[in-house]
Amino acid sequence: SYKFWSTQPVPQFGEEEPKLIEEGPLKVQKIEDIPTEPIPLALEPFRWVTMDLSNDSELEEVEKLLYGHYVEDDEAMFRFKYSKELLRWSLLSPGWKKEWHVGIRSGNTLCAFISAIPTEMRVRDKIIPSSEVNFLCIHKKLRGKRLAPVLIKEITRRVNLTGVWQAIYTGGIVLPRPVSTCRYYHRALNWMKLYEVGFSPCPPNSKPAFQARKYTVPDKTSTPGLREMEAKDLEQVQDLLEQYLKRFELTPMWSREEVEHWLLHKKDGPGEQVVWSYVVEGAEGKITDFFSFYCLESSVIHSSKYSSIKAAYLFYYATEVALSAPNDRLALKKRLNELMADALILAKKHDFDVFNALSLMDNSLFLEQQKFGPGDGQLHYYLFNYKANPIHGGVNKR
Ligand code: YNC
Ligand code: MG
Repeated sequence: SYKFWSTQPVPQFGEEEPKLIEEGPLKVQKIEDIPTEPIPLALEPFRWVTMDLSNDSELEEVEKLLYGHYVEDDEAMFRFKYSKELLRWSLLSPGWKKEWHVGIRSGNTLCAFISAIPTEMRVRDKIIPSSEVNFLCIHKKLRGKRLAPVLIKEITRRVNLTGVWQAIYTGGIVLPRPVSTCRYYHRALNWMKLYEVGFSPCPPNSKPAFQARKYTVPDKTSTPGLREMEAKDLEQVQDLLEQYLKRFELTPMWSREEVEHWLLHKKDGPGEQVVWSYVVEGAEGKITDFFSFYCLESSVIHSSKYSSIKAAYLFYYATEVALSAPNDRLALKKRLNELMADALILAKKHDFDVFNALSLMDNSLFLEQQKFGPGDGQLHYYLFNYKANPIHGGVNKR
């Protein structure tokens, strides 16, 4: 029944392998065989455009399209609200290509968008030059016209023209065929506001005041040596993260520039802060731990009191404990709980309403103790043109 997806180089439902399979591409092509002309846009009066997101007014057009038409929850109460700064961070990452920021215009109006950024991913022991596809969005008035497959084919063509044949992407909907599935967990920081906007229900045997108290966090962090990450920490953070991520099956492989881009907040940069990263500095300046989170607001679609929720999304983290005592789960659990308790305090201090995390990496070791609750959203992870055995816990997304 997947009219489009059944034609694509992705594993199909019903083809589940009984045993472990040899991992690798599903379809091998040559750049010479990739069309140099855009996929025909049969729909009048629409035309392809390449968006220049280093140009503020074009970035603003994407912001506006997503503001009105991007991902909502099932009940249409909230919609992701990507700020210009967040889009700049997400889409102008090291190696970004203008051609991979694709729009469809009608007259001067941007009515659809899809993007990719280059990234190296590791699937178990194989390192694959690939692309991360995100921000697929079609104006609400143009839904159901089979425009999404056209956008997907066009971004595929543009990525393929650079000799990249694999992609990673995530979505809330089920498509052929997830390689991993995660759940969102939420930890209230401003419970009363979350309650008032309809995000957090009050359990039947509880009272709002009790709930608000339950989610109160201390004023001060407690981990000795914890401080904001600085440029001088880049090398140590990169090493620590690289070692830590070896324990997982699907991870990005970040260059120094990428570590800097994704983790380091530039104090003199333009616009609002997007990413917050903290390190623990131990004896002799050694970085023993770090964690990070980024800011993604959601519009509250119907509320007179609040127009948006400010959410912190847990991003990458690492701790030396996992490396020095790889089999000591209790030590790891203890350390992660210390770090995440402080992450919540810092997020609260920066005025976040909620702290979100996915069921991936080592998150199961602290979600319950730190009072996260499961959300109703699932996040499915997909690999394009890559056959892989099921993966436990995907990579972080933005
Ligand atoms: C989706 N999210 O199944 P079948 S996530 C992929 N990802 O095809 P139409 C999707 N495919 O089932 P509409 C999809 N949603 O017939 C739908 N589809 O095979 C498939 N929402 O097309 C769907 N953003 O144009 C069906 O659908 C076909 O008008 C139907 O548009 C869909 O960014 C959409 O949730 C999602 O803006 C654009 O509903 C629209 O409904 C919308 O008739 C709100 O399309 C925003 C939203 C999605 C966020 C994301 C990741 C996208 C990944 C795309 C796949 C990339 C593959 C790799 C390419 C590079 C390869 C290399 C190398
Ligand atoms: Mg459509």
